[in-house]
This record gives sequence, structure tokens and C-alpha cells, in this order.
Amino acid sequence: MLQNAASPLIEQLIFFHNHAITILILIISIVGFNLFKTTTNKNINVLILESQSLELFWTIVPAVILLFIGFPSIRLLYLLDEIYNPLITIKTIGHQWYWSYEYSDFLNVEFDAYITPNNEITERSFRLIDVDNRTVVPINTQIRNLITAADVLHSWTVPRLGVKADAVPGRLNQIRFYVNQVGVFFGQCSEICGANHRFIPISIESTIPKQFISWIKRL
Ligand SMILES: [Cu+2]
Repeated sequence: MLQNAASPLIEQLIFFHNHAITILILIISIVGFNLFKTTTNKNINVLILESQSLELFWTIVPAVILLFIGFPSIRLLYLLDEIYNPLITIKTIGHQWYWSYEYSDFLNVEFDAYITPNNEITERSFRLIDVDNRTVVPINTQIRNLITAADVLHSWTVPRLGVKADAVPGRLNQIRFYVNQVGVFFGQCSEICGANHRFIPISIESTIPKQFISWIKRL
């Protein structure tokens, strides 16, 4: 099941997913119904096998359906790739096995995020999915994330924000997100990166800009 959207783009992606599934269900129902009809009725076979207009119909209609899937899909593809006037840039580096973050817009703001060990769990943290240093971002702000890795391939993923980008050593990948609600959003490394691949979660905490600034000052 898809998690609730926390950014406009993943909202659009979920909407597109539902749109495509609706078309899929319609096709399966209509084709299934006709298959059943033609295999159980002897006379209808003659009608279907010798009908020119029917052939024309089932060539054109799927082409039109493909356009209805293709155009929204291409629109989203380009929207996801667009970096629109980011206010903050975060640099994310994947390591075996932790993530490190740099806020290059501020002086000396960089930290490592390791998974919270089970014996350090409090009522404010989450088991096996939370980190010791959460990545704090302000809400309603365009944020650019530059992603790379120091050793092997990793993948930085946060489902509720609709972001997933490979962290490749020697290469800088770029994504953006816009969090439209206050909260903590979790993700996990999505590229097998070794023995502790499962133990490098991602937690993004979004707050109001005032709290974000006091967090930056405390670092
Ligand atoms: Cu991994």
C-alpha cells in the first residue's frame, strides 16, 4: 500500500497510479467479458473473425488509451526532474553504513546519521527506523538534495516525500522535495550496499522555519 503523501509531487504520483489502475481494471473487465462471450457462444465467433470495423475499433481504442496514460506520465516525469528555485541545499553522502549530511548554505553544518540502537530507544524515537541525528528541514520550502556515496552504491529513499535517488560514488545526483506538513518521515536505503544495508534508515523531520533556524544554530 502507498503511504500518505507529504509533498505535492507524490500526491500527483499517487493520483496517476490510481488513474492507471482504473484504466487497467476497465480493460481487464471488458476483455475478460468478451473472451468469456466468444468462447462460450458458437455464433459470435463468425461476427468477430470477419468484422473489419471491429478490427479498426480495437486498433484505435488502445492507441487512444495509451495516449491517456502516456501524456500524464511524461508530464510527471519532467516535473520530478525539475529543480525549481531551491531555498536550501542538502548534500547527502551514503557510507557503509550510515548517511552523512551537509548543509552547504550554512557554515560547518554537517553531521552523521546512524540508526538508533535498541538500548537507546526512548518514547520520542522509533525502533529500527529512526536515527540519532534527524535531518531537519523547514516546511513549505523547496529543498534540493545532492546525493552521492563514499564507498559503494546506496539509494536515498523517502516514500512519503516521493523521492528515491541512487547514491553513486564519484557522481552527484540531484533531487528536490517540498514538504507540506510538519512531521517525521522515514525511509531506508534502497540499494543493496552490504551486510548492514538494512540498518541505515533515513528520517526527515519537518518543522516550521523558526524551529529549523534554532536547530541550525544548535548544531
Ligand atoms: Cu543499502
